[in-house]
Amino acid sequence: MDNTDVAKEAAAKEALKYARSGYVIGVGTGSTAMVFLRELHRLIINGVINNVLLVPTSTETEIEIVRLGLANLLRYPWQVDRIDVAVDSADEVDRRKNLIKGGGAALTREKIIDYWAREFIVIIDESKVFDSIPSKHPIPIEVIPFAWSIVKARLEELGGTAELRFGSGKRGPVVTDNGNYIIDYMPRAVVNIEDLERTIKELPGVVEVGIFNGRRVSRVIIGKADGSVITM
Ligand code: ABF
Repeated sequence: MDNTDVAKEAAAKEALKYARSGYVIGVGTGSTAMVFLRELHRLIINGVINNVLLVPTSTETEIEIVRLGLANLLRYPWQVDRIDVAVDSADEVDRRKNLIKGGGAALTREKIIDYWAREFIVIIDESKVFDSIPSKHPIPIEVIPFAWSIVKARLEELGGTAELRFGSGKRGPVVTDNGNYIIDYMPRAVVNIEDLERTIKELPGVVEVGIFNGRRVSRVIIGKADGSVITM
C-alpha cells in the first residue's frame, strides 16, 4: 500500500465508528468511499454491525454494493424515511469544511444523500486539504445537455475557464447517472465559495454545483500517511 492508500484506509476505518447497527447509511462515491464500503462489508459479514440499509450515491457505488453480495441491503431514497449517516469523500476541503466534490461526476446524488443525512461524515487523505478552494480541482457543475454551451459561456463571463468534461478516449461528453453533462469551472480569482455556489445555481440549465457548504458537514476525517487521523 502506498501512503495515500494508508491514509484513505485510516480515515475510512475511523468513519466506521459512526455506522451503527440499525442505521440507514448513505454510501459515497470514489476510491476513498469504496474503502469505507469494503470495511463496512467486513463488519456486516462478521456480524459486528447488523440490520443496516445502504443507500448509494451513484450507480458505481450501487454496483459495488451488489458485487460485495449486499444487494439485500440496497435501498433507494424513496424506500427509506431517513439517512442516519452518510460517509463520502471529496476532491478538496478547506478549513471551514467547505468541499469541492464531483470529480467522479456523482455530485448531484451525493448532495441529495449527504445533505439529507442526519450526520454527514467526509473522509479524505491529507492531500485534499487546502487553505482556499477551488485550488487544484475545478468546480464540477452538472448541466442538462440542452444548456451546456450557454452555461459554459455564462461561467466564462464570470471569469475563469469552463470546460465540458469528456470521458477518457474523448468519445463524447461524460454523461452522469442522471443523463446530464458536467462542466468543470475554475474561477480566475479567489472567490467567496458560498456566493459562487448561489450564483452558479441560479443559471438556467444548472442541475447542481459541486460546492458543498461546510455547515452541512458534521465531520471531516483526515487520514495521514502514518495511519493516524485527525478530525475537524
Ligand atoms: C466522490 O469521489 C466525489 O465527490 C469526489 O469527487 C471523489 C473523490 O474520489 P477519491 O476518493 O477517489 O479521491 O466522493
